[in-house]
Amino acid sequence: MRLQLSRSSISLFVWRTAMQCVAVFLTWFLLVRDQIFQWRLVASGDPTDTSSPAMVPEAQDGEESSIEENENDEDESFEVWFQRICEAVKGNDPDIDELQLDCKDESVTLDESKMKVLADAMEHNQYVTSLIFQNMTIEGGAAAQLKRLLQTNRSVTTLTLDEVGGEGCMAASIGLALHPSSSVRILHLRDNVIDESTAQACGLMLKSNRQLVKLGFSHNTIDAEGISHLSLGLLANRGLKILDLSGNRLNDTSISKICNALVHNDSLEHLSLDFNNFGVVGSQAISSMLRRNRGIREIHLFGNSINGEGGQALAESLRHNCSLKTMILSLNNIGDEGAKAFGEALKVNTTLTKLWFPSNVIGHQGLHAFGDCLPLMKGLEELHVGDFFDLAAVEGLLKGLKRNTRIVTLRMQSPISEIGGLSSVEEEMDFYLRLNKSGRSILQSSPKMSLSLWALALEKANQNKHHAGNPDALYHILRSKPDVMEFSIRR
Ligand SMILES: *[C@@H]1O[C@H](CO)[C@@H](O)[C@H](O)[C@H]1NC(C)=O
Ligand SMILES: *[C@@H]1O[C@H](CO)[C@@H](O)[C@H](O)[C@H]1NC(C)=O
Ligand SMILES: *[C@@H]1O[C@H](CO)[C@@H](O)[C@H](O)[C@H]1NC(C)=O
Ligand SMILES: *[C@@H]1O[C@H](CO)[C@@H](O)[C@H](O)[C@H]1NC(C)=O
Ligand SMILES: *[C@@H]1O[C@H](CO)[C@@H](O)[C@H](O)[C@H]1NC(C)=O
Ligand SMILES: *[C@@H]1O[C@H](CO)[C@@H](O)[C@H](O)[C@H]1NC(C)=O
Ligand SMILES: CC(=O)N[C@H]1CO[C@H](CO)[C@@H](O)[C@@H]1O
Repeated sequence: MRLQLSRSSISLFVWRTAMQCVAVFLTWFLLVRDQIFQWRLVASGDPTDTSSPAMVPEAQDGEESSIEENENDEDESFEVWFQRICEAVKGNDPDIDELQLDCKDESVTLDESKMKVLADAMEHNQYVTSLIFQNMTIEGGAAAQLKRLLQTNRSVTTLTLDEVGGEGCMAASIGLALHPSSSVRILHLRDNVIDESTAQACGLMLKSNRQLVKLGFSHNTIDAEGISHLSLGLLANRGLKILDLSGNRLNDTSISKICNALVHNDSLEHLSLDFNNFGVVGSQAISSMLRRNRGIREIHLFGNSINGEGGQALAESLRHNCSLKTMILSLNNIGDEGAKAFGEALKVNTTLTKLWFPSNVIGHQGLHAFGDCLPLMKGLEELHVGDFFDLAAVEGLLKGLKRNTRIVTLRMQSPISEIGGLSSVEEEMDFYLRLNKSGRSILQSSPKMSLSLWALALEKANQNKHHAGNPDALYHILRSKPDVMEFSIRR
């Protein structure tokens, strides 16, 4: 008879090990969740879920209603539909607070005459707070009308220009630059080609407009000159709290320019640099900016090329005075070195409460090093480590968690499907937890403890048996303080 180890049995073994470590963790979690530690496991079954968390929830004031009735009216041309929309706007209907002009499937050009009709209609409206132009071309002439629209006092607080080309963006920027007391607080410019003159207009707007609270500037094409104009604007800006620069292919040079501009500005609170293209130099620039900046509370660096050295630089910024509370580092490459550096930095820094580093090529060494620092971390409340299938890594983290008193949320991505048997790690933890529940601390107290307290402790130790019925906690307490028995008997 031949004994053959096939590929499938090997992978089955790996799978089982993975399942067991997940099961250990889960069982342990169920055991302790309501007891000594206050932490919560958020295990997601979908390891491909690598999305960046929303930076800040969009301000929602109650119900929304919008005009989006073009979709099914096959017969109606854009012209007719647009006319109808403008009539409704002119009618000042209080139920319409959002106007969305999304030309999904046709390449529509909004020319001067159309934009004029809309701008005139808006003169009579006081209820539309959000104006959205998507996927169309805004011509030069129309841009002038858009500028006019923005320069009149009105209720529009959110302006969105996605995929509209440069002219529209320039018009919006100039409009907001020339009318600094405009009602617009949130500006989204996404998926546009920002040439030098448009970037210059954006910079001018950032410089002179103090009402703008959020600038969403993602997925644009912008060159080095444009970055310089934007940076100059940011340098002089006052008031912007949220800046989203994700997906702009910003490299080390561009990131450094932007960070230099942000060093002294204390109003900015949220910065997103997700999905750009910077590495060590960019990370160092961010680190040096964070060290000196006093306002930024949340930074997103999802999906860049931050390696161990970059991770160390970022961790180093936490050792200094820094206002940062949240750092999202998912989908980079900080590795074991980076994880260790963050662990060490968080032993001294207490301001950072949320750290995410899933998908960063961190092995069990890195997680162990991080785990070793956990008992001394006094600030971190939420940790996202991502996938792991390595029992040694789990043990490292668990060991640290055993003496950490702060973490309330631990996020992992693991395929969870069954609960396996207990491991020795889990058995050991279970034992210490039952001992603690039985008042293990009195073992260290003076021998002159009141008899009623001992009686209570012994009773609890007897109740907190091993699940197999073995009174191991009671046994441990009696063995540690044999004189308790004598003392009780003598009385
Ligand atoms: C914009 O319109 C073009 C066609 O004009 C289309 O291919 C593209 O998918 C649209 N984009 C969005 C986001 O709807
Ligand atoms: C229009 O804006 C000016 C400042 O630009 C302001 O003084 C005035 O009160 C505003 N009027 C209305 C009706 O909002
Ligand atoms: C960085 O990006 C800018 C703007 O796209 C570009 O001009 C510059 O050549 C890039 N630098 C490097 C080193 O790739
Ligand atoms: C931003 O930086 C400029 C130049 O250093 C400075 O004058 C301005 O006061 C800063 N703004 C804020 C809000 O700190
Ligand atoms: C840290 O902040 C405090 C108070 O804001 C300040 O006095 C101190 O100089 C800062 N230290 C450093 C190294 O920046
Ligand atoms: C158990 O209690 C002791 C003190 O009695 C404490 O030092 C230890 O951290 C506790 N263990 C756990 C897992 O909470
Ligand atoms: C807020 C906070 O805890 N900041 C600390 C970060 O780390 C440095 C270096 O040890 C401390 O000096 C700060 O107090």
